Amino acid sequence: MSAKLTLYYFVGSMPSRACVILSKVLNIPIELRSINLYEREQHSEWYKKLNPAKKVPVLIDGDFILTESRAILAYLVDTRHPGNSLYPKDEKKRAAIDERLHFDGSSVFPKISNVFQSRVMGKSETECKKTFRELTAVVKTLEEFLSKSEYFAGNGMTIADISIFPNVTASLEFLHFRI
Ligand SMILES: N[C@@H](CCC(=O)N[C@@H](CS)C(=O)NCC(=O)O)C(=O)O
Repeated sequence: MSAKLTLYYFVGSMPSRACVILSKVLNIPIELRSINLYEREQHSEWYKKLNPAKKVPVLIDGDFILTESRAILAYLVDTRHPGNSLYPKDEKKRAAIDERLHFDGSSVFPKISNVFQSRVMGKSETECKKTFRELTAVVKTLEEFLSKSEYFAGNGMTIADISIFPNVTASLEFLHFRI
């Protein structure tokens, strides 16, 4: 029998939300434990032992600790629903999904994070505008990807869609409402 899963998360965190969404889509029971980023709980000694990077989300599966949302998404499918079309075993399909997950993690999410941080940290208008421009550019690339296939990584929904979804909704809020 599989061990009980626990996810340390924060409701305002896009990577955390992707993991929660996947657990709901696949009906995977996970105990959710909130880490209050505003109160800097991620810097507490006990949490740093789970994730030295001091970030959410973190998944606990028995004595196994996993950080990084996209790794968590892949692990949840592989261990709880192996072969599911959200992250299939076929090498090429999987590589295409991995490609988009990496694009999301290395290009999309950091740009959103920069917009948010420049606002929260009260950076200069010039700096804020720069982060908006960079986010706009990456959203355009994203639109190009999406114009070529129905879903983010092919013609069916995968964990790449689940990963990008909270980032797209946050980008739209930032860009449209200039948060
Ligand atoms: N690449 C990581 C990013 C995680 C991340 O940046 N989480 C943010 C919330 S969205 C966080 O925990 N920030 C806390 C901090 O930087 O102190 C992932 O996808 O899991």
